[in-house]
Amino acid sequence: MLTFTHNFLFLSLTRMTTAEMELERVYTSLKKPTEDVYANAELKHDKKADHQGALRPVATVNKNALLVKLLVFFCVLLVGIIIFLAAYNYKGYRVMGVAFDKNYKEEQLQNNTLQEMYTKLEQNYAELSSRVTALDKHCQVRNTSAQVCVGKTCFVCPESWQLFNSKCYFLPVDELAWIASRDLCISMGGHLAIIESMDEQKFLLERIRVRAAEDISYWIGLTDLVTENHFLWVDNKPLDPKKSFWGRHLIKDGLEPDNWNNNGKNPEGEDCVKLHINIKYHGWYDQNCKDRKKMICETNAGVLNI
Ligand SMILES: [Ca+2]
Ligand SMILES: [Ca+2]
Repeated sequence: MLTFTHNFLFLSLTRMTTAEMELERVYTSLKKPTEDVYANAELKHDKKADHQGALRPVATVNKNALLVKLLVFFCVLLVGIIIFLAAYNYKGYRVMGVAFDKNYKEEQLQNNTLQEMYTKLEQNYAELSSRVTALDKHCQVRNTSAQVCVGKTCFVCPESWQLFNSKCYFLPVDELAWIASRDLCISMGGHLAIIESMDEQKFLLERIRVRAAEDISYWIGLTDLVTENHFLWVDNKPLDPKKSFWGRHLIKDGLEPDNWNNNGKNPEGEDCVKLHINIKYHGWYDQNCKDRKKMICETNAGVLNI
């Protein structure tokens, strides 16, 4: 029994020594590794990766290189596009700049021209203003037979014409037949007188009265040449009976018009009208158109607003 125990202990001790030696060896190997554990570990890791996908590290490298190349390509392309656009826009801006300069010069030229015109207009306006001021003073103090101002409105007649109620009248020295008298007034810018009111009638009677004390007559613009006893003014307006101023016959004491044929000596009668003053009456009288008489010409007065 003791021997068995002794052998068992010896064997156990031997095993312990062996185990202890094995531990010592492992410890030593760990303390001083004979291989690069990190390299081996990476190698093992790569091998594991190789096991999962073939040649993965090489593909990744190529892919990255391709991406880099593409990135560089796009960068170059982008730079090229930017340079092209810059050059294109520069050219466009340059063309626009030339056109703008041209337009600017033209506008400046026009502006200078307009400025000169404006300056001239200002000078003309100043000159006209001074003239109007002078004319205003003149008109207010010097109304004449040919010019009358009411406020800032002046009625002005041609030289030698006489003003009455915005109309101008002229009595030429010529003695002509009625048609020739009509044409002469027209040639002077007027017409034979058209009498439209008692005031106008009185004014003209006074005008001719100063020429002669009595028995004086002047053609006016009234006639029945077209239709007997249908009297028309020279503006083709028919005579208004309410505005007629016929005279009375001196001998027969009858009313005019009488279309007198002078006992057959004047078979065509009397178709033209005169304004007549005789020793007894005054007014309108029809008369042979071929008789030569003086005339009363009439025209509208010029209106000047000052
Ligand atoms: Ca007649
Ligand atoms: Ca008559």
